[in-house]
Amino acid sequence: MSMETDHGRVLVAVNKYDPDRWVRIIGAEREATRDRELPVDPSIRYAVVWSQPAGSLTGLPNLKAIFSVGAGVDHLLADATLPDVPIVRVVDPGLTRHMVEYVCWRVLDHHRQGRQYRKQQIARLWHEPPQPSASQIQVGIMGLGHLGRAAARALLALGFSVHGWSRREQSFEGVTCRHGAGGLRDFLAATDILVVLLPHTRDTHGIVDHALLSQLRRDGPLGGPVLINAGRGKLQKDADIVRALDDGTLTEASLDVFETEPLPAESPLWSHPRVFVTPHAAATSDPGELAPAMLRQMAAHDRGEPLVNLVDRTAGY
Ligand code: NDP
Ligand code: OXD
Repeated sequence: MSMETDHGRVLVAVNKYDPDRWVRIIGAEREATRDRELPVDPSIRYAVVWSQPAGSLTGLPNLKAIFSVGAGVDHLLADATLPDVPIVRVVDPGLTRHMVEYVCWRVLDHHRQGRQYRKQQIARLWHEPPQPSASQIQVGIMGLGHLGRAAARALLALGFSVHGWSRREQSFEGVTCRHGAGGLRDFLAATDILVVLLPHTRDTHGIVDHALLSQLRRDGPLGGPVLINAGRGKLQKDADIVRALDDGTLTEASLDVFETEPLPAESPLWSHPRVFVTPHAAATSDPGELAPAMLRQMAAHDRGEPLVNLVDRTAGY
């Protein structure tokens, strides 16, 4: 058991991403614990959370704020008993850089026909297929938020033509922006490579289904549309993606997230020849990179300063 300090304690309810390291790093500056010792615990002022079991943040009468270990907060908001305190999410240059790397890596691999060259190498085949230029490829980013905008900037710098889709009207130099249900059809019709960087909310649940994929541009220079999802698995319908690949609606997909995670061993996505799978690793939350900013925010809040990067609970992100 740890001693209480003036600052109160930090509850670390992290069910992924190396919880002990979070406790160690936060514990070096403030008292941190993984354990609730009492059903009603007035010593806890902040909680650092990833996918906490429902109810684990109740009975904390002095809780001032919840810090999500991720940029997405669907894992937190799924708990109907979540106390009504501010929620701070991750907006961090390191995490953003990781996501930008992932998006550029996958877009470039599809654009530069990585799958075909890997096949050719196995067959010892020396053949150069036609190579469209980046400017001919229309990349459509669903979710023009912190990560979507950073990805758009990097893709523009690589020479791609970039489109964006958001909930509210946005403007972004060099990007053709559309928004809302009214802008979705035109956004999809213009897109060769669809990059999904949306949050999972009531409104976006299952949005990436066969009907949506069938609206993507079909006559682009890649011979058909490509899907890249690094947002959330519950944005997509895994079975619809398999169907879209098999019936020619999609040519290839890079998926970092899945309806069920870890991706079940029996999922056909594992062995599909035109799917590239990563295990929700596009932009991992490293406590060494993220905890110092959380600690700075806690200290600033203790001094009476406002919290930043707050979640809008009504919008769900
Ligand atoms: P932001 O909150 O900054 O941006 C979210 C974007 O999605 C905004 O542009 C928002 O529109 C748009 N959006 C939300 N709801 C809708 C809707 N119903 N229709 C159209 N657009 C909508 O989030 P981030 O960019 O920081 O992160 C995005 C997501 O990436 C996270 O929520 C998380 O799920 C995922 N993620 C995945 C990681 C991984 O490793 N795979 C790592 C980190 C994050 P508007 O601009 O109008 O508000
Ligand atoms: C996040 C994630 O939301 O890693 O940050 O998925």
